[in-house]
Amino acid sequence: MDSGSSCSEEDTHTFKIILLGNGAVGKTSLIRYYCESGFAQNYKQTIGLDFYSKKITLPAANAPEVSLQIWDIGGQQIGGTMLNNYIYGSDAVCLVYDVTNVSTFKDLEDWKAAVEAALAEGASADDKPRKAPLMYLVGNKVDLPNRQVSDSLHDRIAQQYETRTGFIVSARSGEKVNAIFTKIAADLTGTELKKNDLDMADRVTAKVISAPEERVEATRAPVVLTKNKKKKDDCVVM
Ligand SMILES: Nc1nc2c(ncn2[C@@H]2O[C@H](COP(=O)(O)OP(=O)(O)O)[C@@H](O)[C@H]2O)c(=O)[nH]1
Ligand SMILES: [Mg+2]
Repeated sequence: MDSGSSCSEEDTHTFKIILLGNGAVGKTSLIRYYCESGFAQNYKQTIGLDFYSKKITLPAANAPEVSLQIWDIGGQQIGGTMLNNYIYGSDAVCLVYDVTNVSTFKDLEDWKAAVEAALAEGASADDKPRKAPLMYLVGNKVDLPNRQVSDSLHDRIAQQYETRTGFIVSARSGEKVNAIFTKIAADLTGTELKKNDLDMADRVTAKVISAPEERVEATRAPVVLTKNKKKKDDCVVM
């Protein structure tokens, strides 16, 4: 699959982030909220694997500009070869569940096992095994009233799974959505952020450099499109 983006400067490091979890927990909604700054009630189900790329500059002195390539797994099943390859090639994995649906939380055990199996398989077939991705636990839909997974249960499982915690979010209200991706970018680049920086994560400078819809156009007609839309300026898709 092509990288989908062409406008990153050579010194912009690209990190791959993959969101895993049961269907309907809100993976696509989180990615789209972050990359398009908005929540839409209905999305077509993702077919295959797809990704958005977004360039950000962290709110810290001398922070490098980084490009985040955020992968949406769509309907991929645990253990699929294509999914395993992306897990092995990723820099960060978010295990996403729905805080109002405890079974999506319990099923993360299977997703975590799938990640471990994919990493072991990938490393055994690789001459130069890659570093394991950073893992994050993300509880979505905190805007809803019927919450079933508490903060303390979330924290306990994060500790048990050895994932980084603290992310209880809502793709509908946008609560903490920017903060997750900002924190991941900071962890991946070794950039220290203050709590206040994360609270202010909405102000992180960012631009989307590639989105799935645009790539569909591009495969039909291999031309370079220069977008001029608000929030997507300087977007070049090949
Ligand atoms: N109330 C609420 N609904 C959400 C939230 N995130 C996603 N949804 C809804 O949950 C459903 C599944 O979302 P989707 O992003 O397609 O889930 P995916 O299958 O994990 O990609 C859709 O109807 C979304 O509108 C959220 O934070 N709050
Ligand atoms: Mg989806």
